[in-house]
Amino acid sequence: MRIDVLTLFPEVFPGVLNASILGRALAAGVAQVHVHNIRDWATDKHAVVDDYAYGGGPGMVMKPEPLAAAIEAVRAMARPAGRAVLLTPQGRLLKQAIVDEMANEERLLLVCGHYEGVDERIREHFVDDEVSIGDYVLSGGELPALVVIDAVVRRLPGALGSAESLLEESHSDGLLEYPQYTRPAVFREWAVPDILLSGHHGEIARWRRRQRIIRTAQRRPDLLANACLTEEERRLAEATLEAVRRETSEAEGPAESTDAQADERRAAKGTQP
Ligand code: 9D3
Repeated sequence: MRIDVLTLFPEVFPGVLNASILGRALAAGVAQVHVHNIRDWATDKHAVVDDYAYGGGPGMVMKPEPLAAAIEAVRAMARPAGRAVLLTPQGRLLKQAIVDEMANEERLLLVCGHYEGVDERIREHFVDDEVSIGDYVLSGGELPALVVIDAVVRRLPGALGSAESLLEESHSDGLLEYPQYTRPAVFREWAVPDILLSGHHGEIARWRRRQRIIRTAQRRPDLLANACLTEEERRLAEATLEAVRRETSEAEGPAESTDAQADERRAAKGTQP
């Protein structure tokens, strides 16, 4: 797969692209990533890429001409032209299903917005898709583009070692991970659960599975709707949800407690509101 990135800050990319699993996959030729500076397509003497917003208001808007020229030039560098994806807070919320969709493309063109955003005509006429990585404010689309690249490349054949691939497969069932421990068996008086030292592989597997279900019910109950569970596991999930509900109402009492206190209790329990 060939991935092109259009950005005003190309210097952001090499560190992340060359590190860890992503670095190894790219070095192995699993995908090619080309990062381009949008400013290279500015035509005036000072290479201006932004301007004031029509209608007024704070912040600058990315000018359409350099972006359009950059998108057309980069698309023409290889075939097929591929999908142009704009990273923007107004895009579709990134999910594994969108990542998997992108991983099936032969090419991807990631366009990073910066400043207050890009001229609307770029969205309308040069972009096929718009993606956000979550509801928090970042300074631009560069980190989101790196998130997309990392998530997409690890889905490509050959990106993961065989052990990593197996692990990935066994955990693609919509549940959170089980708790992990390594040596020492006792760290500052905190012991690893006995079961993990028992050598009973069947019991360990059952314990881990239960932990995953309990944790998912406690922290991400929204994931349970699409999780692959047996009838017995479903009952464990329901019982955990009920226990969380009981604890919460018990601690909150009748209208006494503040939101801050509720937040504190949830943080202590490792659950999300
Ligand atoms: C007036 C409000 N603006 C700034 C507070 C809106 C705004 C414009 C540009 C907010 C963020 C940005 C830059 N962010 C991105 O380009 C971006 C982004 C993000 O901020 N969060 C999550 N995903 C993404 S994808 C691109």
